[in-house]
Amino acid sequence: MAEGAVLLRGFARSFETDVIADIGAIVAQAPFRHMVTPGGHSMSVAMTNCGGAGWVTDRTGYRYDANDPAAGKPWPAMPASFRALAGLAAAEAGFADFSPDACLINRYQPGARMSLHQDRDERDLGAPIVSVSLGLPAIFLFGGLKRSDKPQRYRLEHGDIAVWGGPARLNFHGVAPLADGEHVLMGRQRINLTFRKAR
Ligand code: MD6
Ligand code: FE
Repeated sequence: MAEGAVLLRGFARSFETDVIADIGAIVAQAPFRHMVTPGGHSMSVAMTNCGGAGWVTDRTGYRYDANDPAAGKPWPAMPASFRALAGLAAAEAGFADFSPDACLINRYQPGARMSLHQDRDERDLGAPIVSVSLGLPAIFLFGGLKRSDKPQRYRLEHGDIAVWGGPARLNFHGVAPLADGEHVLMGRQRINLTFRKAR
């Protein structure tokens, strides 16, 4: 997609059985919820997390938190299938020894979207981000280092993984409103896993 940003088509397909089962177990412990932005808007994407640090937003701002604020206890542990997949994808994209401590799980139902943003809440911007798409296809908007840079559009399908870091680590990006449909394994939704080294 750009220097430092690689799209690995279908890379997660061979992991899908374990990964989908593990998502179910995480969501049973830490259900999807619509978080509120500092500006007071409820996000159309529903979120949960696993791993030692979970990304959260509320009226006070964005942060990583070891605890699920809704439950007052730690986020579920990161499953072995997630760690293996993220590490292999990062290595394939040229980032060796990626060991994420955070996995944000995003659920898009038809109409849900994510506006252009930068991922800049992580302490270590030297580590890449590994982003796994499951379920319904989505149009991923990938811009430049300035919000005003016109984004390119990529259709991300079930099993595709985007890895980015290095010179692309702070590029603006977002997701266009999800079109309705039915996916054979995932039903009427798109799930995105984003792995990061947060701390
Ligand atoms: C999504 N992804 O694909 C939202 N961020 O649902 C992201 O915000 C994202 O895919 C950083 C790197 C890769 C991503
Ligand atoms: Fe992002």
